[in-house]
Amino acid sequence: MTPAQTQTRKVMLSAVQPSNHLTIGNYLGAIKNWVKLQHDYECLFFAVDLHTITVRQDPKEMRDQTYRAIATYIAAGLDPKDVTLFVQSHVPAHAELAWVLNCFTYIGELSRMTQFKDKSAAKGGGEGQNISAGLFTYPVLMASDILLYQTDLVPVGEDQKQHLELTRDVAIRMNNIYGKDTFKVPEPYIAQVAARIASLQNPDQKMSKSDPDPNASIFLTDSDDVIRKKLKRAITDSGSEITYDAEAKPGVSNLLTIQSAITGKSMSELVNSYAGKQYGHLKVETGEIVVEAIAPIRNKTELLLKDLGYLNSILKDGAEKARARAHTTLKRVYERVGFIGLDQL
Ligand code: ATP
Ligand code: LTN
Repeated sequence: MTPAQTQTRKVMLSAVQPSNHLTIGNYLGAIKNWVKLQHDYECLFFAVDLHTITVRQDPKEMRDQTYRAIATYIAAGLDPKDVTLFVQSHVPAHAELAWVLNCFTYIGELSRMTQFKDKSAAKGGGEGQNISAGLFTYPVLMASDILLYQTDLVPVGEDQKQHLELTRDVAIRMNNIYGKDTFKVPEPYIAQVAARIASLQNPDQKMSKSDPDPNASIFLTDSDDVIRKKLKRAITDSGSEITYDAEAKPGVSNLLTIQSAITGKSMSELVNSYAGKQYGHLKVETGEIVVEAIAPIRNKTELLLKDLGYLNSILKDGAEKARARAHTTLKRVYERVGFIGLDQL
């Protein structure tokens, strides 16, 4: 890539929380698209450790998961020579811009966020349940992550669409006050097939890496046998016919979705290939397809994690590049809202 080409590329950015081992939901819904599109964009991918502490974390675990997330990005196929990989807390501008955006985001907007409603309900909901203010303002920090880099495209799963809409609303609001070139208004990129991989134990819910039931998710760290076992135990639906119907047959449809997302086969092709077969066949074959997709990523991640020196050098380099870019936007915003620049004194 020549410098001229680099300059003309649009910006793509996305992130995952290092809250636990990543799942095939994270991989198929998000990371696989990052890999597919990486060379068409100027890319920034990171681990959002600041977001992760909105729910209590074990510090050592979180440090390990942060390294693991970055190693997984590379193992899944991101090219660290071309894309910028970093850790959110290494770029202080994320938290700094988030404060400014907090002052332009309304409590009413944040109260409508379904992720906040779901996560606070999971903690018991209501006042007095020790739900942090950070969990409430989480989408503002996400808007900061995105707007700092004048991002064009944000590839995420379906569950993040609402946060992207809020990001756009806040960007437009501030652009109307401070000038259209304050922020680029970003577009979401939602996976066509794997926008929402469901929990294996409760297919009406999305698969989530912090689900307390380990059988509900396939982690990218799971061994081949564990993957096979979890898929054999996956909840399927009443009846016996293998058809795609997300409403009536969410369990079976989820397994078909996983297969389609991995193999690229269309849903009708898959459904036809299962004519006259039993749910058991679908589970066993899905197990094999997932093992084949995940095992190389898992093995490469483990190898990368043995070389912390290499990962550290990528993270240092990434933080430096990200800081320089983020500084330009933060400085512009500070000037426009009326802060006195230290460099002007
Ligand atoms: P947590 O349980 O800690 O909230 P999570 O598994 O929901 O974590 P995130 O870190 O919130 O994962 O999400 C990272 C990326 O993965 C986002 O782009 C999100 O939309 C996507 N993603 C998460 N779960 C799924 C899923 N079940 N299906 C498709 N995409 C998903
Ligand atoms: N909220 C996202 C993670 C996230 C993100 C971002 C995704 C934080 N900042 C910026 C895309 C762009 C989630 O998946 N829970």
